[in-house]
Amino acid sequence: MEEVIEDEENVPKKTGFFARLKSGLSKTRGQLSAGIDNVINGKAQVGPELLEELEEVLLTADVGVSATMSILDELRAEVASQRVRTKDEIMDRLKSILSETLEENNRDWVNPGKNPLVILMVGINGSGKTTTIGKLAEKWKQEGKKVLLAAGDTFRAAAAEQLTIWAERANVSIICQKTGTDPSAVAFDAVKAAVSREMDIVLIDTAGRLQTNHNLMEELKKIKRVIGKALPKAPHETFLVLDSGLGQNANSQCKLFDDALSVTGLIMTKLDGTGKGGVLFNLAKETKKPVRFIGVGEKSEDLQEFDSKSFVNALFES
Ligand SMILES: Nc1nc2c(ncn2[C@@H]2O[C@H](COP(=O)(O)OP(=O)(O)OP(=O)(O)O)[C@@H](O)[C@H]2O)c(=O)[nH]1
Ligand SMILES: [Mg+2]
Repeated sequence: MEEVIEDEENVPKKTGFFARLKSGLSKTRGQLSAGIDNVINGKAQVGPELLEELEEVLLTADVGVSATMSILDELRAEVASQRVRTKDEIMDRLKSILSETLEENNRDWVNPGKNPLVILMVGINGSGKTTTIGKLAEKWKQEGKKVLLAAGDTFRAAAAEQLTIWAERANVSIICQKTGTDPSAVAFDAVKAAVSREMDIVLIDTAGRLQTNHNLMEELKKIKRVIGKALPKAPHETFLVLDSGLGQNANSQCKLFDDALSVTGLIMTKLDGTGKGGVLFNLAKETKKPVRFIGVGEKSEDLQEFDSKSFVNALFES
């Protein structure tokens, strides 16, 4: 089947959630779903050869070794027991296994009670932390929430400026301090301010850093500890923002950020720019973390709350 790669420019501004998702996933659809379609529509009949071809497609589409093995084990067992007999049935079963792989990590959001929900954003340089905070601020403000941003990237002046532009655009408050200020102090002040101003949500930006940089990871641990001093049990969520285009490297990033900070959820950005969206299945299996949001474009409406069924449907619907 020919894959139509939709052009982001051609998507009308007001297209619905699902159309945006489909458009944003077009590259991954070309990589993963088109590969699966080729196998299903190819010569091999239901049996070991077809399953091997599927295995190869999943591996080349960044689904990763452990997720691929577990998906294939399940399919092989169903073929062996003849619960799955036709190619259509294989396709249906594959889609539901993929969807279940993502659903396994579904978790409710923490309820902070009368306190603001405090979210700490971490990740490597350029993964999309600041942009994602801006998009979330717009989204939650539009939903009527009182949102406060904390410019915790005090490393570069441009970082606070970038976040201030987002705060102005979303019409939400922001706590900024001089470049070079201890980021823990910014986070502390922001959380204290949010409590006294009865905010609903605080989003704390941090400077990008490599997960292997010991000192910078220690700095993040300190930010997290200090937030807990401003408000016990905060931060309620520590989100690791991952550039989907980095594929398998996401696992090692997640492992080290998690060891340092106990990451509570993932945000996968730039899915629109990569064919490596299969990495979400790999991450689901390896990290057991819920994906909370996905970025399928640069506009604020392109940040979507993650829904595993819609994700799999958008990947496979032609
Ligand atoms: N196409 C696309 N671009 C994105 C998405 N999310 C972020 N970006 C772009 O990625 C670039 C980096 O985003 P930032 O938000 O500045 O990244 P950051 O993690 O804050 O970077 P540092 O502060 O340097 O660590 C920007 O050009 C964003 O517009 C997305 O979902 N899709
Ligand atoms: Mg930033």
